[in-house]
This record gives sequence, C-alpha cells and structure tokens, in this order.
Amino acid sequence: MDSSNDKVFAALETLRIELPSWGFANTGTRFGKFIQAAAATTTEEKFSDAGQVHLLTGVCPTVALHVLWDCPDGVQNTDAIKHFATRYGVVPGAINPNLFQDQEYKYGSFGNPDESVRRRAMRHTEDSIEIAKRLNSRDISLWFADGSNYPVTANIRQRKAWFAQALKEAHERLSPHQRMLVEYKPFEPAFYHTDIADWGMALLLSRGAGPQAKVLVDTGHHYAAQNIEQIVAWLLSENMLGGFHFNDRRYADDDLTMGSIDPYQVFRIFHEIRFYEWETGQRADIAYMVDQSHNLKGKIEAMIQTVTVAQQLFTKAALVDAKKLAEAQKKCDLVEAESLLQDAFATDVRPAIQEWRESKGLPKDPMEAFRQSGYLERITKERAAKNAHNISSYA
Ligand code: RM4
Ligand code: MN
Ligand code: MN
Repeated sequence: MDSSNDKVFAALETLRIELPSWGFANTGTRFGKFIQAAAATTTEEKFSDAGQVHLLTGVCPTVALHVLWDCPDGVQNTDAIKHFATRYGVVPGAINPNLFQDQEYKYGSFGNPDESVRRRAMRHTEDSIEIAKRLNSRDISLWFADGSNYPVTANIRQRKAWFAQALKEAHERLSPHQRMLVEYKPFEPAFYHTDIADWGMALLLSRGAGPQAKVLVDTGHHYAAQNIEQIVAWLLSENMLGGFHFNDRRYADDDLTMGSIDPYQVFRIFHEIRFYEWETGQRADIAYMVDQSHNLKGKIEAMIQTVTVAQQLFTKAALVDAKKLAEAQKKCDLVEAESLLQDAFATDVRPAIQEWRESKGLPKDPMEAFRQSGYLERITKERAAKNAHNISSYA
C-alpha cells in the first residue's frame, strides 16, 4: 500500500492548473476599478506574469486567453502570442470568445432577436475556433451573458432554439482533437433570466451540439447552498464534465480566491473526481482552470496562493481511502464514511508538498521565492506610469 507521501506525490504529478490572462489585469466591480501599479495591461505582460507563476510552482504551463482582450485583431495576433509563449515559458490554454462586451450584444449574442447580431456572434466564435487551432489550443470556453432583465421581454423557447442551432454549427468547426466547453451561470449580468442558467441547460445544449461539447463548471455560478459536488458527480457519470473555473464566493459570483471561503467544498469536489477515477479506473479528462478577479490582492501573489491551495485540497482528496469508503457506504456506516473524509481533510499535506517541490527542483515555498525574486519591484517600476493613467471610473 502507498504511504501517504507517495499518494501526495502521485496526485501532484497529475494536477495542472490553468491561469486566466485576465487575472493579471486591473479588475473591479460595477462601482469602479482599483488600479494596481504592477498590473498587466498588455498580453505580453500577462504572459510574463503567468510565466513567473509557472516558474515558481511548476504546475501552470498554460494560460487561458480572452479573445477580445488578448487577440483584439483576431487571428492576426496569433504569431505574437506564439512568440510570447516561447519567451515566457507558458503556452496558450483555453480560448474564450468574448460575446458580451461589444455594444451589439446589449440584447444578447446567440440569443439576440436580431439575426445580424446572431451572425456576428457566430463569426466571432468561428474566429475564436480558428485562433485556437493556430495556437494549438484544445478547448474553446463559451460563456454567454445572454438573458433578460424583465419578465416576458424575451422569448425563452425561441432563444433556446437559437442557442441549440448556434452551438451545433460551432461544433462543426472544431477539429477532431478540440473541445467546446459550455459554461452556465444563473444570473448577472441578466437579472431575470439567463439563457444558459444551470448545469442541466448546459448539459442539454452540449449533448445537442455534438460529442466534443462538454460542460464547464464555474464554482461561483450557483445559488447559495447548491450542492456543487453532486453536479460534478452527475456530470462525471454522464461523461460530460469538461472543466472548471475555480474561484470562491460568499454571496454571488464574487470571484474570490479559491478555497478562501469554503475550502471543504473544493475538497469535496476533488474527492468526487478522485472517487470516480478510483471506481472506474479511468482518468477524468478535466481542465482545471482558474477564473478569479483579484481586485485588491496583488495579482501574482493571489495566483501563487490559489495554486498552493489547489495543490493542498487536491492532495488531501487523494488521501481519502476509497476502498474503505466504498465499504462504509455499502454498510451504511455513516460515521465511518464521513470520518474517512474528515481525516483526509485534517491531514497536513504541506510538508509532503514541499518535499515534492524540492524533488522537482522547485522552490519549497513559491510565495517566499516570489517575494525574494525582485520581479514585483521590477514590474512595478516598469508599469507604474502606464497604470497611473488607467481609467478607474466607469463614468
Ligand atoms: C463570467 C464567467 C466567464 C468569464 C467572464 C469574464 O462571469 O465566469 O467565465 O469569462 O465572467
Ligand atoms: Mn467563469
Ligand atoms: Mn463568473
């Protein structure tokens, strides 16, 4: 039998975490942005910052891109991005079309009653798939702000049909190795109905689109008290879980640091995945991505913190004795089953993680290494003037 260190080491070997390019940029709330002197304002700076996180943690080799923010000139930007990838040691990950920011999308993208806007959304999606092909990216992540603010102002069934059709068309554009990930969200920016509001809707639309479409679970996109690990278990059993956007929340889609509010929940999600893998003997093909908005924390430190917490929670989940748990479940031994989970959660995995890092030639404490590196001081100096002129007000 594996010692617990072996289990931690084996789990860490399989965990890769994708960083969002937008997590290094200035972000805010609907009341305004707080500008940080060191924030990245160009795609190159985002690659540079993501490269630092990967250099120090060794587990973040990819960076998700938002097309409108990172490829404003579409496919023409792909050569420059390839160059950044080589230079900074992180390659493009999921490609996120942006179907919500342009004025045209005021009443929706694929759900817009105006056919020309729906066509425009399709063109942008096709361009995004092409960008992904050129960048060798496997996943196209689709999130739609589509919805309505007031009852009966939108034809819900009609919009569903438009979505079904559009996703099917987009799916036809995928190359055989690519995937389409469909994200859901119950509200915001729409406050009455969202066209893809929950995992069931995302599942139906993905199924209808084709075999390469899977569901993306953003942990912040649920109503309070919803049982996310159950959704994860169902999607796994349907072979429809494509990936995660990790973040934490207290109230709505707060985009706080993963595990900052409820680490036990993330742990339970990881446990469901490990348990599925143990039972089926198959590796779950899941993209672990981060979707956070570090409005107040230093961007790079917040990312390092996220990766560290993800490693801790993932390895704790790997310590659950699956065989004993299955037996306890069968016998309806509730206390034994729950204790197996609680004991794993209570285990201090940090020394084993540090050992693993050292075995890989990585810094034992990536946060400390970052603080010692001088990188933050350098970029603060380089970027401060530009950021000082950044717009913080929405007015
Ligand atoms: C949404 C959703 C998407 C993200 C946008 C910026 O709430 O989480 O994944 O791309 O925000
Ligand atoms: Mn998301
Ligand atoms: Mn979100």
